[in-house]
Amino acid sequence: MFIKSVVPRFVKNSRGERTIEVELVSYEGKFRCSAPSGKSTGKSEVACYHKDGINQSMKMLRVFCEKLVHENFLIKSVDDLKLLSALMEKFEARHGKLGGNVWYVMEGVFLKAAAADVGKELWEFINDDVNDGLRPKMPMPVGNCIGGGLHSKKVNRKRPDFQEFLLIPKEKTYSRAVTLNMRAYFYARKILASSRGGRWSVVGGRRRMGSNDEGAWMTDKNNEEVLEVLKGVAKKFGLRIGLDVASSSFYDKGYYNYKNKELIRDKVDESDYMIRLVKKFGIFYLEDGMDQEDFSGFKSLLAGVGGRGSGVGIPRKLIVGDDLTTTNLKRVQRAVRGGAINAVIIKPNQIGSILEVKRVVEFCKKHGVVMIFSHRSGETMDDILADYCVGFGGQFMKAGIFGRERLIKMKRVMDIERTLSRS
Ligand code: 2PG
Ligand code: MG
Repeated sequence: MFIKSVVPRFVKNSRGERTIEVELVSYEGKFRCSAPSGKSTGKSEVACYHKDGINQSMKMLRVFCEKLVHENFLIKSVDDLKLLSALMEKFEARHGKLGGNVWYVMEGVFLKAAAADVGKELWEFINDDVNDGLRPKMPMPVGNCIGGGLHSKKVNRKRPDFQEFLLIPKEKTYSRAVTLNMRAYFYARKILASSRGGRWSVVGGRRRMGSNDEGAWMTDKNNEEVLEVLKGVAKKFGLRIGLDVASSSFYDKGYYNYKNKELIRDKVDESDYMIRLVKKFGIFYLEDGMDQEDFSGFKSLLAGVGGRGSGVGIPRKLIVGDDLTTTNLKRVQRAVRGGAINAVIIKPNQIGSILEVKRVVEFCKKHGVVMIFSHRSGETMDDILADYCVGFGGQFMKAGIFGRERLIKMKRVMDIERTLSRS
């Protein structure tokens, strides 16, 4: 892969924040990769940028990229990324950390160019099954339908404490699953609109219900009222439901501080409450139900919902780690071996290295841990997440339901599915 040029620049993400994009030109064409950013971030995530901020990362990246021009890299597999990471590590040893988002864009753009160099799609380049002649399985979408927590504004000075109320189809094809989620999402708006609780605004003379950072509807309903709505919607469309509680965002010194002060819960109450919710509403997927450092709390959740640990196939209930595990192999191993989770969120920029992601994936595959490749709340128009998900064999892709930055990723999976069904 001969590099003609490689240029970083600032672009805006879906929240209007600055992020970094890199454009690489090789003999095979022009490739771009841009980094997403989280808002409800885990404490153990790597920093997105240099300690002096994004401007410093950009300054350093410009210097680094100049050194790559006219270089030739032999990247025939994901593992060969070590050629790039060795250079980046050497550079960091002299100048300080570039940041997880810089690693994300550099590795992403190198992988896109390397795949093109050998005439493959990126997911194909990554996927070992394809190389062994097997057809990869498409993921199922996990879609954020109604939102609360840090991603949402208040409506009538209220919002649910839980961050994401999710819809999860179980269909033969990804494209049908996406269509169902979309129909259910607009049906949910209708239901919210017909009861008290939606956030309305007038745009161009028309009343519109407000949606949050990830396109989920905003409401002043409380957690359980929203679950009631979600359950009804899911039933109508034959979907499963899920929650990203993002509980670290309302946890402080041993207590879960619900907005309704009467509901402040300690650790034991909180896990009992989560288990009750799972049973009452038939929740299939529960992400970050306990604080990010509470491995034993997660363990009681998994035991309490009767979910089996890792193994073959998709368990009946998923207890999912995100802020708990931060795509960090050591934390994932600790959580899985300790019986705390049977499913894990994979967000490449949480750990800032695709080689690390690959190690996490290998561990998950070996131990039958369900993988959910996930977007961030601040997203870009890059669709690389879809290639990572299909390429690494994720069973689910969590990329919202609506909004152009989300749809582009779903469309990419649909395109892959279509290509595979023709072959
Ligand atoms: C999450 C994510 C994405 P953020 O908590 O799962 O939905 O949020 O990107 O803000 O960390
Ligand atoms: Mg989460």
